Amino acid sequence: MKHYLSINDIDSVNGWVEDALALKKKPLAFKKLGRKRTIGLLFFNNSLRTRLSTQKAAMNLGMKVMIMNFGKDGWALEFEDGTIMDKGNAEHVKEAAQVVSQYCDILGIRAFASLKNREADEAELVINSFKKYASIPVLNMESSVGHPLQALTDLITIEEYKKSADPKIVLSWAPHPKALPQAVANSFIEIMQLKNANFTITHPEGYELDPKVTKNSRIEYDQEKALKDADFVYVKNWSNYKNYGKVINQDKNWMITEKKLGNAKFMHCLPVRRNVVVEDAVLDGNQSLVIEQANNRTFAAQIVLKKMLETLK
Ligand code: AN0
Ligand code: CP
Repeated sequence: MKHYLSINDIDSVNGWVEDALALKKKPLAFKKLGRKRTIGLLFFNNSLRTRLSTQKAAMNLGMKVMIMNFGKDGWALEFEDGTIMDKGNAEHVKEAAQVVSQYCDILGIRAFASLKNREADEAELVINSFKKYASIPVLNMESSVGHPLQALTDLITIEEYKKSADPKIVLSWAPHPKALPQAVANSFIEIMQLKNANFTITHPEGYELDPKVTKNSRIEYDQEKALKDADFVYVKNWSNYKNYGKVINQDKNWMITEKKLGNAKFMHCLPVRRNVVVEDAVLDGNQSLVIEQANNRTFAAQIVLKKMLETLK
């Protein structure tokens, strides 16, 4: 049974990127592969791209799709073992996961970090509980610590648009009024490491991510220096990791402008706040790849689902 929970589940990064780009040319090439299969997508948080692109990918592979939003529709689930369930939560994941496994062949889960308790978030209780109690493979649609569908998309987009063999890629932190997870940045860093890319991370001092993720990736606190001669600038806010989940810096000087971007391509996973994270001129200009990234979400999901389907009995 093949799960897709993190970048570590990619067994051949170059192969997957190549296959995804081939699927982009012929999206219906494997339209019969999933014709007897159903995917269930469970959302504990909002989504536009992940929901629709994963659905689209599944449909391109001939699958049926069932979607539930737990925010409003589902019973509030309990994830702790051995709890006396006399509070708000109506149903335990033990039952829910087994029940859903009977209706579906693959299960996608989106469950963001709480950003309240670092240890709890790093334990990945929601997605790991589904993995533990479901009898079908689980697809990570952004968990507490990773967003591996996004990172695969981002690499596909870079490979598509690069003009040299080893482009300079920079991940830049940007300000944001709300506390956001570290998941997107984490997975992007991991896939850059997997590719052994020419890669630099820039953020204000104190905004270091988990050292278990950044490892020996280059960190440059001076944004201007980091951005010099960049080919791709990937921008993302994350809330503080050390002072866990806090917004301790909203320095507008970190916003990405046309001037800072130079000749580089601009990348962001979306949704993005205009004129907070990045100025209008960049998003509306022809160096922005954000819409193409969102398009590539379909083909990243499609290659992942294809790999998962191929291992089903
Ligand atoms: C989420 C995040 O930063 O993880 C989802 C991004 C794909 N973004 C927001 O909550 C705005
Ligand atoms: N990039 C991304 O995952 O977008 P959604 O949150 O809209 O799914």
